[in-house]
Amino acid sequence: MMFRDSFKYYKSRNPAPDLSNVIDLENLDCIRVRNIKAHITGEEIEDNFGLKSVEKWKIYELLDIPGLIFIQNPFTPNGQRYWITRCLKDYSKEPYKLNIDAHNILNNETWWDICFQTSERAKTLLPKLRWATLGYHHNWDTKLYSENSKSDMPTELFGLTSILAKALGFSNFKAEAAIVNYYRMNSTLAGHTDHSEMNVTAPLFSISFGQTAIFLIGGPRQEDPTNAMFLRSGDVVIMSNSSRLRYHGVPKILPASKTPWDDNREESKKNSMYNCDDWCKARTYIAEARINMNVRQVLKPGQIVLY
Ligand SMILES: O=C(O)CCC(=O)C(=O)O
Repeated sequence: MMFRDSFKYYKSRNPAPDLSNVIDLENLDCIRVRNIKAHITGEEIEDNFGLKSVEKWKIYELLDIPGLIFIQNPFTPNGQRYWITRCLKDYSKEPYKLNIDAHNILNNETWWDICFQTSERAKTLLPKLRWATLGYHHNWDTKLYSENSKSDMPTELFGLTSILAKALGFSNFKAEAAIVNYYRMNSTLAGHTDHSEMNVTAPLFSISFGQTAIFLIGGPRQEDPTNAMFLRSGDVVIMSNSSRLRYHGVPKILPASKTPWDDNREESKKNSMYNCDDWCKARTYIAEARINMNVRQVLKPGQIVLY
């Protein structure tokens, strides 16, 4: 099926789609993959960014989609809670840009502060957050980045993607822009290619948390055949080399059958990377939501500014 038809098929509620052709990296029997060994060792994950020890990572390249690399949830449960909380509490406020800025509804308050109280306003505002842009802000209208529209890149997100990149041998990768996508159970993301970056040879890192997505990936053209795959909490997809400019999108969010963010809770209280009250709030959100951090390099190697 071409992209548009596949999107419609998986989005449909009635009739519900048959999911038996969705690529499931938890069930390797029917997929052609190449195993990849990480280029780093456990000791190199100095400050561990919520990652499991690298010896435990399962990394695959999909042979039918060359350059598409998949790391099956390399995060500890504590790490999942840390990143979910960061996305909801810290990446959803200044200096980052949000879709809801344009609606002028925040009046110097933050989305997080308003949404986790019991109020009518909280109920209506909570589902309205759809994206945040960090680093160079993606301009959705012009599809261009600009030196006049950028914030710092959060150091922990820069660090996380540097480690992931290094593990895969992309040692020069520099996170310069990110989009955090917030999905409710009925949200979708229309098909698109990511071609705004000056540097489309650098890989793109896509890190998902919370409920499960059906992720579609086609070819460079709308008409090309499309594959569907499950993305679960913690999964990392890297679009590198010839897969970097393929059409992709999210037609459906499904309830997750496992909730790794709830695992080992008692143990982690001792050595927590997040505030437990914050996590209590974030946990209620993620029970009915998915978050995706989509991280890109914008500049070419050696380039210091845009234009
Ligand atoms: O949510 C996802 O998995 C994909 C997000 C995406 O394609 C984007 O931000 O460009």
